[in-house]
Amino acid sequence: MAEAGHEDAHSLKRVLGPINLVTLGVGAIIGAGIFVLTGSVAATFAGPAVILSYVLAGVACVFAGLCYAEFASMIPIAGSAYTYGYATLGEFFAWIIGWDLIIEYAVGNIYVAQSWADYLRSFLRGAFGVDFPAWMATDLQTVAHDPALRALAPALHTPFGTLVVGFNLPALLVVAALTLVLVRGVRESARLNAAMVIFKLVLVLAFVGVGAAYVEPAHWHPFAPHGLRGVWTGASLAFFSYIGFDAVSTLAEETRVPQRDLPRGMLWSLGICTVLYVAVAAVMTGLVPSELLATGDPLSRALRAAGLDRLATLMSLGAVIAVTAVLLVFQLGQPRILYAMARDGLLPPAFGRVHGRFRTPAFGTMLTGLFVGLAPTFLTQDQALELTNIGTLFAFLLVALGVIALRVREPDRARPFRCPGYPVTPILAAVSCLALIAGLPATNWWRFAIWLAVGLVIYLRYGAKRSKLAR
Ligand code: ALA
Repeated sequence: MAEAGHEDAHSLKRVLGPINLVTLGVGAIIGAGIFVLTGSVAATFAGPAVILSYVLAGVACVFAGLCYAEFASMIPIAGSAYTYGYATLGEFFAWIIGWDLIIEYAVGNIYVAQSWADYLRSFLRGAFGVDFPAWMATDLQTVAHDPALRALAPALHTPFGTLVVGFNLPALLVVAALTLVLVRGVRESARLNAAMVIFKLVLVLAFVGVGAAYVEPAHWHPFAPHGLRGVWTGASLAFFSYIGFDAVSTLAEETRVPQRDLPRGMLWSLGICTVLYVAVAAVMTGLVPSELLATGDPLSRALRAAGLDRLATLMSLGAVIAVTAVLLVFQLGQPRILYAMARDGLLPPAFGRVHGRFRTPAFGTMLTGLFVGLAPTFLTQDQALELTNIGTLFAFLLVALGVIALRVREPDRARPFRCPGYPVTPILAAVSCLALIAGLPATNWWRFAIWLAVGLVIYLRYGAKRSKLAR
């Protein structure tokens, strides 16, 4: 396995401190989940008890976060859970985790990029009365299945039949722009992110602070219209909103004191976001009857219901900015996981090369950009969301089991951060991941199984033969 890089021309630059990490963590966490998903979870599944869904998902993430933190302090290497799997469960499991993390980072960003596009369109419509043609601002399946959109979209006549054209231009453009920023360097991107995070926090606090004065407690009744099942499914979906605290661990090799600061960065950002989410969910459902929240801009909708139109418009613009920060951190994390996998010989060397001038993993960064930008041609937003949750929960499950495995196998190894409450905490982490997986609609499971199967084939044909271990 690759050693934690000493500083030379081929290693990543160690420039990040604890504040950078908390900002990057919050930047990764608060995004499409709280701005978009909260509304549909409240409207469709949980009602005002979406507050409980967020508490449950947050608690599960804290358990998982404590496990992540133990590993991140012991093995401060760029690949996140992939690296922990490599160090504890061996190459094969590491490959599965790494392959699975592509779902969390890149597929997760497919949902986020499309949410970004929706908010941009809503802002452009609201502020300037302009819009993209719908067939070039949504995914291909939606265009193909909606007769009205299909009639407007161009068609390609090929010898194999007529192909309808549909793609998401705003999503493609934002991902392309961020890819350029990220190829240039991580310090610049950390600064850009910090500015966006401050803006985002102000926005969320404004929503809670101003909105709280207009809350009608009557809207909180009935509290859980679909009972425990609704709260549970709600938690399984709301889980997406917390994804990102673990992305901090991919920056291990760009952090000055990773053993100390990675656990801090992860747990602080997770704690801050849990409190904010519960507050947002409570205020949102207190402003408006939950069933009215099934829209692309639930926070703005709730503010409008209270007569706060100007704040509502500002909220839409803010969402665009907030979601950009999430896109940035995931586009940043994915190539660093690929980088770690390539160094171990599990992926082609191009992913492990560092750009001569910018010292960033440029190839992986660009490929990730291409994948996420073009994804709406093969996945819908909901498919991306459900797949991301299953894939990420599976990775968290393996991390929790990995903590137990390593404590049993190497009890005396130095652990700068020890997961408190062992063995109960990792067991609770594993159980809560399984419970959240069980709460997800089962329809997406086969997609996840196919993804894992494709990964297995690639491993057997490439990694198993060419990895450093194999050689
Ligand atoms: N937690 C991130 C978001 O909600 C993925 O956008």
